[in-house]
Amino acid sequence: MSTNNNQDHDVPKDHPRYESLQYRHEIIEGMKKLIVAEAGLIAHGRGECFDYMLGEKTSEIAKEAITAAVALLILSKNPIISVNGNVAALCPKKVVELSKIINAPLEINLFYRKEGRIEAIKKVLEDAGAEMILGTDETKMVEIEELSSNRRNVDPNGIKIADVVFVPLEDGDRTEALKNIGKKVIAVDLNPISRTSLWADITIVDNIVRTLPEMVNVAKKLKNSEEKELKYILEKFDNKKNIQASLDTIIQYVKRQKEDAFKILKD
Ligand code: PTJ
Repeated sequence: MSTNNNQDHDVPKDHPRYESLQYRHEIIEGMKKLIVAEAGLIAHGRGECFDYMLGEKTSEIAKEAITAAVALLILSKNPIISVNGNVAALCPKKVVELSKIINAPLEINLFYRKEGRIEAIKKVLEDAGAEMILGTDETKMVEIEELSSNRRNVDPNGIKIADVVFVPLEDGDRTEALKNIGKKVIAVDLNPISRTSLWADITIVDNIVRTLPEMVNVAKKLKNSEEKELKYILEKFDNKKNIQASLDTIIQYVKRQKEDAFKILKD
């Protein structure tokens, strides 16, 4: 009987969509190892669609949001990085590196609970060099009452006590709940008008696979900056304007693509 298990994912390096296909491969392999939820494949596809409309590159606008996000994380007393299946599969090394540079623990927090997933994600993070991972002992978890999804179960030493929560790509309901209990939220979401994007204090409209390496670079530069310099970065940053500018980037890109497409499409 044929199955989906052993598909050949070899992508020739000169394929025009080589990188994008490689990340698809990571997500699919992650799903086979329980790291990624089945729905994570669909979430990834939705992200790809927005990324296409952003020209598949990190805009200057996103870089401004990244700098503000890093400044906020460094200034915070108890920052935390929430990790889900997609992030663990796509960029384990960079998420661990960022966590170490800014001294923000990693907490596994999942929407789709399934036996073995937490262990699989823990392993991939440990293999990437993580030393302390929160959210792994289900018997010790506490609830955030404002949330009805599985994400309400959080670590008492992590998200529960955090002042700033970094939530790379995820579903919409949590950011609102976290805001309602007084947390500051930094989100990465390729969709600039998702509920997560609109509710976050700082919204990075970019692909997590590009955002995390950029955050690591910025964190290395800002790590020893003076408090007043970091506060100044935050004062200058306007999330609403930043989201508007990301939407404009998409609109302009689609317009240019339309012109190019019509040069190819003959009457
Ligand atoms: O691992 P779990 O169980 O915690 O589940 C994780 C997923 C992502 C499956 C879950 O949170 C989910 O279903 O999310 P949504 O509602 O599909 O939302 C995902 C959002 O992330 C969408 O707005 C996508 O556009 C966006 N997105 C997808 N891939 C990327 C992305 N944003 C940035 N970088 C990406 N690579």
